[in-house]
Amino acid sequence: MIGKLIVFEGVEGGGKTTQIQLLRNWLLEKKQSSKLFSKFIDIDLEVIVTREPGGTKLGQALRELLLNTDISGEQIQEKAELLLYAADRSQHIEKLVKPYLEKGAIVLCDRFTDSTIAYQGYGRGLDLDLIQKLNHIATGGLKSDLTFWLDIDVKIGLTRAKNRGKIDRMEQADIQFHQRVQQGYQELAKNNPSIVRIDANLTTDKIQEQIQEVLMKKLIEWA
Ligand code: Z5A
Repeated sequence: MIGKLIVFEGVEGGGKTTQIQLLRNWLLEKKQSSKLFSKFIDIDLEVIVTREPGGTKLGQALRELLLNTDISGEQIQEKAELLLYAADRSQHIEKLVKPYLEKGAIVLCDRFTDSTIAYQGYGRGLDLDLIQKLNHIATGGLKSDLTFWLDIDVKIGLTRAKNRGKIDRMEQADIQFHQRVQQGYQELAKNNPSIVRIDANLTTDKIQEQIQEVLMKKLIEWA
C-alpha cells in the first residue's frame, strides 16, 4: 500500500471530528505550497475523511442500529454489538480504505480497531484475545500508519458531547464504563509506539498544533 492510514481515537467529546476537518484543510493547503508535500503527495492525490462506524452505505445502516437507541426496539447484546462493529469495519476496509490506500491517498479515519479494544474490551469486558482476532479478520491485517489518541478528561469530554445535543446509545452508558474505556486507551498507548498521545484538554488551535507537528515529522520520515 502506498497511501497512509491516519486514525483518530479517544473517549467521547475529545474533538476528533473537529481536528480531522482542520487537519484535512491543512494538508490540502500544504499540498499546494510545500516541496516536501509535493514530493510526498501527488498533486491530484486525495485526502479522504472517513469514520467507523459508518464509512460506507452498509456502515451507515449499521451505525444507525448501533447508536440510535430507538431503532432496534430491543437491547443489543454485547457480542452482537462486537460483531456489528466488525461487520462495519470489514465492509469499510474492503470498499473504501484499501482502494484509496492503493491509489496512494491519505485516509483520515475517525476511530478504528483500538476503539473495539477500548469500548468492547475494556468497557464491556469482552475477551481481548477474541477482539484481536476479530479485528484481524475484519481488517485483513491492515494497521494504521499513525494513530492520534486525543486524551481528554472523561467528564469534560462527556459534557462537551452532551452540550452538543441528543446523546447516543453508547454515550448514555454510565461514567464507570467511560472510565474503563479511558483506561483501555492508556494501556494501548503504553504498549504501542504508533499511538501518539495528544493533550485534548486544550483549545482547538493548541490541539491542532500538536497534531500538525507530529504529522510533519512523520511525513518527512515517510518521504
Ligand atoms: N465504538 C465502539 O464502541 N466500538 C468500535 O469499534 C467503534 C466505535 C469503531 C461512535 O461514535 C461510537 O461508537 C463511540 C464509540 C463506539 N461511542 N460513543 N459514544 P462517534 O465516533 O461517531 O462519536 P464520538 O466518539 O462520541 O465522538 P464525538 O462525541 O462526536 O466527539 P468527537 O468527534 O471526539 O468531538 P467533536 O465532535 O469534534 O467535538 C465534540 C464537541 O466539543 C463539539 O461541540 C465541539 O464543538 C466541541 N469541541 C471540540 N473541540 C473542543 C475544544 N478543544 N474545546 C472546547 N470544545 C471543543
